[in-house]
Amino acid sequence: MAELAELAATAGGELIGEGLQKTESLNPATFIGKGKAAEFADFCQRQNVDTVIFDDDLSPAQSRNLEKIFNCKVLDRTSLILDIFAQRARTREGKLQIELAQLQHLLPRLTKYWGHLSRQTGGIGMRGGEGESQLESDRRKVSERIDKISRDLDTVRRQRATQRVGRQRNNWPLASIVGYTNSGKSTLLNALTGADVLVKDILFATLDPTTRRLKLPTNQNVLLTDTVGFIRKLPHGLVEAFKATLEEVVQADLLLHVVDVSHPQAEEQIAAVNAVLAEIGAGGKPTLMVFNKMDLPHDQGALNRLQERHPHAVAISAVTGEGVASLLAEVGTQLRPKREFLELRVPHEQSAVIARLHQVGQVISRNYRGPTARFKARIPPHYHDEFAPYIVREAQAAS
Ligand SMILES: Nc1nc2c(ncn2[C@@H]2O[C@H](COP(=O)(O)OP(=O)(O)OP(=O)(O)O)[C@@H](O)[C@H]2O)c(=O)[nH]1
Ligand SMILES: [Mg+2]
Repeated sequence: MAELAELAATAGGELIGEGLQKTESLNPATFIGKGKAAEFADFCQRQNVDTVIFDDDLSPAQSRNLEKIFNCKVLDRTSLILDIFAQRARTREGKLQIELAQLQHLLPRLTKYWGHLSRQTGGIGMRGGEGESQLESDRRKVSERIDKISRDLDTVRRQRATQRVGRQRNNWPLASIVGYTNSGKSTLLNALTGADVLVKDILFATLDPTTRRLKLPTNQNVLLTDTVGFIRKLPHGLVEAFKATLEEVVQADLLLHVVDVSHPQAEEQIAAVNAVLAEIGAGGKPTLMVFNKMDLPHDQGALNRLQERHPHAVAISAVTGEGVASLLAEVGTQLRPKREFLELRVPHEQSAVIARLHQVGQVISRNYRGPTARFKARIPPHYHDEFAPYIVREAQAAS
């Protein structure tokens, strides 16, 4: 509930009150029980509340029914997070991704309260993009808008893929900073590379990925990417929408998983991050745990437990610089097994294998003529087994 309050404040809301219900079974029509709903409705009436936010996701019917009972706008966790993302998006791709996710999530939930409130007060849940006016018009227009966004996104993503190929010509290994929102990922990128990414004590300060070159003390070059933070119950639609942005994470040779050890729920946050990583297909990647904010007061017992569970973790403070030298040394060690340079032949009908190769590897050349498709690609060694049946030649490791 504390996190939900923080999310609401980040979205510009003011917390008036909160309530809980313990229940054996959810009410399919109203999510919470009828009696509890009436009790909350009474509170809302007296306190002049204009928005009620649930920490769980509501079905479209549930939010409509609850709006009738409360006589005000009802949001669920997903709509709230989408709203924050809509405020934060800076790049064209980020904005389009959010608008698409919002249209898809909010469309079946729209009621008079939304239209009314968003026009009058620009309330939470309906900001950003042309979606706001479009959403109020008919469904046909909305689905046209969805089509258009999807096409625009395609174009933007093709451009980004081209930029990525340009970067990869260097053949530098890729490391990606991941972690719960507000754990200090951007602070770490700035500290390591002199980048100038916005750092703020709010949730989801960063949405769009930033990549910088990191030169290790061994002179080895690494491309380091900072990207959007994760959160528990990250809306599935949002994960879908951000898959392209998160390709940097999927392609990385190494993940730096940043944990805020001063947070009382650090362990749960690690689990939430791992769940999202699995969802985007980056589970099981070589991962270096980075215990951050060591300069802040923390529960020593909890930290000991974390260290037992993650014995190779590096403890640092991205702000004071404590532990950063050990972190760089560890990154160097972990990236030593470099990408293998392989020649592969894949039957044309194995399109999933071909797609996967482009996803996890750096494809240097491709030739689709002839009985099998042929590729030269650099692949992180941990994918070797997956592509073993198609490898025709192993060249020496790239540097
Ligand atoms: N005391 C202390 N504060 C830190 C440390 N690292 C980050 N912070 C603070 O934590 C807050 C969040 O830092 P960010 O770098 O923006 O965190 P992030 O993980 O990029 O967050 P999002 O982009 O919102 O997901 C800021 O107020 C930072 O100054 C640290 O090692 N020690
Ligand atoms: Mg950030």
